[in-house]
Amino acid sequence: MRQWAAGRARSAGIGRRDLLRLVAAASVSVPLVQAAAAPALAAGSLPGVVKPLPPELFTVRGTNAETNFAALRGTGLLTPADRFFVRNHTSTPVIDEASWKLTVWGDGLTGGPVDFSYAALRALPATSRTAFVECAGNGRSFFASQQGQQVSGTAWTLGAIGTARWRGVRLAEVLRRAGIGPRAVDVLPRGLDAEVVSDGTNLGRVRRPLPVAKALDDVLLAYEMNGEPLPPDHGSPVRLIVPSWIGIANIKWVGDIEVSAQPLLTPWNTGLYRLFGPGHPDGGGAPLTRQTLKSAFELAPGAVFPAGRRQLLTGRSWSGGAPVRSVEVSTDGGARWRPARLRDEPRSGSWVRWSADWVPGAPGAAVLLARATDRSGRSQPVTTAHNTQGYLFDAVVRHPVTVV
Ligand SMILES: Nc1nc2c(c(=O)[nH]1)N[C@H]1C(S)=C(S)[C@@H](COP(=O)(O)O)O[C@H]1N2
Ligand SMILES: [Mo]
Repeated sequence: MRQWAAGRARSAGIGRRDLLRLVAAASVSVPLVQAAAAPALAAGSLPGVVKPLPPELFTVRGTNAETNFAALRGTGLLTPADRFFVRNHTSTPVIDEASWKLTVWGDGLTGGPVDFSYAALRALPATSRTAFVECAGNGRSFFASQQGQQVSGTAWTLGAIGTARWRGVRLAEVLRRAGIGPRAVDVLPRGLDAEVVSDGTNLGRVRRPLPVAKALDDVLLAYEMNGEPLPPDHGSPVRLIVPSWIGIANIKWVGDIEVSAQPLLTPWNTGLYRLFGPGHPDGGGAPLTRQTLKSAFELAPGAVFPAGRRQLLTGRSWSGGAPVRSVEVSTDGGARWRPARLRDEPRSGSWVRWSADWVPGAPGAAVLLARATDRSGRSQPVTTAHNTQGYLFDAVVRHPVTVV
């Protein structure tokens, strides 16, 4: 924003006045967006989402579908596509890969625009990697339910995350072939889904600048998910995978990439996806990059257990900062903690499955907690500092259950 004020950054596809208005609006807390009162919809589907959304697998929230964590119990490290959460600003476009192309353009290239067909991308050297995609607002509803604080946005619990094996071509490879030059500073991938209109302002197509340092590091242009072509809802034919970074960096249905010699500003790195509010810099913090640290039980809220019978509690923990080092579980509301058994080799950009035994005691209400520590030494805190848009909730979540 300082560079912009000094005329050294450029707003990409939106007027300066609209951007300033978005930033000002972000500083104010407004109530959570509850799932819109649904017009009579066929159960288990959503008009803007192609795949079925059976209620045992998903909770629909506005234009989005949250994975029910209980539905991950018994699945492997990778989240099957049929239960991977969907976050759409508008709706899923269905794109024919034969007529699709990717255009790389901008003043950060040494020459003119370069097009890549789907077949041309497929012919480049392929790379695979396991990575989670997690919405920056995952866990947002706990600002209200655990901390009594107002935040705006979709009221996710913990299921706005999934982990998949992605296969594609390195973005660095494509940028190199397109002729990225030494003046390039920002790379701006843009989706082919509809323009986003918010409070009467047309924000344009979904797009968020990525600094060249990350773009040239471990970012993929992915065309496969778990060994299959990308499904429509997850970005077919090609999406970005930006390991460890917040979900919005992982642009789906990418159609073009601008390579810029100036820093770029769009709604998604100015009014959105920055931390606003008391305790954060005036006018908002730096654009968010890495995800934070979280843990979830593979259990429905309010699950019922018989007293005195041994249970195997299972869950997952993850961090965008470093591989998970350890996980502790409490079955008495946080009075006592014991280590959970890790079921996966912790890796950066992925999650670990864990388990712990529990023999429920006297009938009544109980609260289960799980707390992860990553290899950078960070542990999940008791509370998360408030921000108006409810991003990066990392506090330990209280999971209510009933013993009968
Ligand atoms: N083109 C486009 N890309 C997008 C989005 C979108 O609405 N349009 N949503 C983003 C957000 S906010 C998230 S959290 C992830 C969700 O990816 P998924 O729907 O495959 O789970 O996609 C990101 N990429
Ligand atoms: Mo997101």
